[in-house]
Amino acid sequence: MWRGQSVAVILPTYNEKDSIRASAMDFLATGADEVIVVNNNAAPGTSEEIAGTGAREIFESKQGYGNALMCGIDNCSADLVVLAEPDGTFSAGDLLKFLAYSDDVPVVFGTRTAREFIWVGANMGRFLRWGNWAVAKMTEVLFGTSILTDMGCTYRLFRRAALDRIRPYLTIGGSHFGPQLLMEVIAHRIPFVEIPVNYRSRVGVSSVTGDLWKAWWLGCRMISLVLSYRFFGFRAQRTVWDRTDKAPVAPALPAPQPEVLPGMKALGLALSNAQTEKPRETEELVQNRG
Ligand SMILES: Nc1nc2c(ncn2[C@@H]2O[C@H](COP(=O)(O)OP(=O)(O)OP(=O)(O)O)[C@@H](O)[C@H]2O)c(=O)[nH]1
Ligand SMILES: [Mg+2]
Repeated sequence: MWRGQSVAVILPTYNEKDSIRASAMDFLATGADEVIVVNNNAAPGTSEEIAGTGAREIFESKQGYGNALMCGIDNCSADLVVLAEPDGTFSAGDLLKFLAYSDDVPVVFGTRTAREFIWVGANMGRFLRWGNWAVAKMTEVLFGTSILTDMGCTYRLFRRAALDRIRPYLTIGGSHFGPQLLMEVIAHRIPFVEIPVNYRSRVGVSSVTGDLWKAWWLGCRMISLVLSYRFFGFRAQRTVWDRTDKAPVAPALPAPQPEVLPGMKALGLALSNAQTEKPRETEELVQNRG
């Protein structure tokens, strides 16, 4: 739970047999109420790895990252929905950062292009890093959005209202479902922020951006998607997000507790006495002068 709101993490899985178990358990241990694993004709043995973790496994036979995620979204009723990958590249610890920002905006995107967050061995060489950055910047300029630095990060958080708003427009079953999610958020003018996330090396074999040509092709499709949203008038067909609609309102934080540590209490008393006491030195000085 995050401030009274239920949290679900959706993990699509295709070729992550060796990392799915740790990933599901990490997210559950970090504050997710529910982890939904969408088995997308995954490698044999994946279900056995998921069993006993506490995650819920569901099945989507239509192949593709987008189909898997749409199935997960349609089978999830949480207030805060987090999308991630269970291939060991993302860290469950970053979930807390997403949750913290969800108090302020309905959508939080991750970015993998902050240099300090890219781990040794991560698949984020110059081509992928600057390619993702360039397409993100192009999008930022074309649509006048807040800062965007990564087009392809699949670690994201959506408040329920934002997800319900864009879900009818999500149609892409393959890998560029991720950029379509981003474009629909922009087309609906839903406020968002992008935050850096840790990006580590993958466990197992990559089936998309590990191959340079596949990554290049994905990049070209991303660019054509962005241009089609900009120039084919999709934006005009979308209902603009009402910025006064800030629901759900998070409950107020508990009042700060003054008696945390006895030492701190003593220090607090000494400070408040010092403020109320007359400054003795000053009195003495006045008397001496008088
Ligand atoms: N390739 C592929 N991925 C799928 C499919 N269905 C779901 N996925 C998920 O899509 C995500 C992306 O696939 P990856 O192979 O990790 O590709 P990538 O993230 O671009 O590349 P890495 O840098 O190696 O992680 C993974 O979480 C997969 O489980 C599918 O049919 N094909
Ligand atoms: Mg991956």
